[in-house]
Amino acid sequence: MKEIEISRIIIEQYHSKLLDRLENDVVVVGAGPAGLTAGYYLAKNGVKTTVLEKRLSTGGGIWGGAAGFSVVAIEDKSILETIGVALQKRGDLYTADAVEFATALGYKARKAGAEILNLMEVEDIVLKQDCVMGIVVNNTNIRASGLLVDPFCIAAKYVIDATGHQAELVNMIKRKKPDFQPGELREGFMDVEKAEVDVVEKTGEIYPGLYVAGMSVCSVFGLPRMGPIFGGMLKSGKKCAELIMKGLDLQRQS
Ligand code: 48F
Repeated sequence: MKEIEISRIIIEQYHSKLLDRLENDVVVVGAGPAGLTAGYYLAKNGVKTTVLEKRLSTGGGIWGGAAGFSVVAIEDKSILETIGVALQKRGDLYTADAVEFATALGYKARKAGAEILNLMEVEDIVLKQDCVMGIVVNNTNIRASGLLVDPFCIAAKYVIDATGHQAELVNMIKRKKPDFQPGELREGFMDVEKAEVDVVEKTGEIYPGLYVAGMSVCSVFGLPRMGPIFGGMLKSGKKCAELIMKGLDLQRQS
């Protein structure tokens, strides 16, 4: 029966993909601009990378531009040029169509070799010997329903918290380890110039095995927010990938 053949190939293919991704070099949590950029650069450089996204679609906050006006601004065009997004020069800035940007970034990360698992919500961290070793995942719909259904786990040498304003993974550690600094997680008042520089500067490892990229960085370090300008997000994702690749090289040498 054709219907069963279709079901069989989908179930087989998805589960073989999932089995292959139980162990990873890097798991990126959150497929917004920072997470997808990290995923793109890691995968492009041969790093086994899985991106987990709780929503149906990738792109995070890119889609809505400002207040739903689907245009975004950017100061440095290099990363968007690399992924082939059309840009318009507007004074000191460039603009891009938010829908083109969101779709192109997801496509490029996927084509570079990142596995992207959507509808997967990370609900906890695997933390052993004081090091983050993986994440605890459940289906988004199960989480939303409030049903008590146990999750499954995925291992990674490095995990990136690219969950945006909520810095969800950092918060997970804080809830169970109240002594863990930083203090309260919240971003500061809007200040584009400062935020765009500081978010890249502060991107890095926040706990052994756990990196922060994008707006998570602002929440963790109390940096200003920056609204619909995206250069800092992309550069933060790229920097995070570069730092992790150095870490992986060191692991291979030792
Ligand atoms: O929010 P999001 O776009 O974060 P980002 O990459 O970029 C921030 C900008 O979009 C914008 C801004 C910058 O100018 O202020 O807000 O730092 O993407 C975060 C993604 O993570 C997903 C969420 O659905 C979104 O797509 N996410 C959040 N929590 C989880 C998650 C979770 N627990 N498990 C899986 N995905």
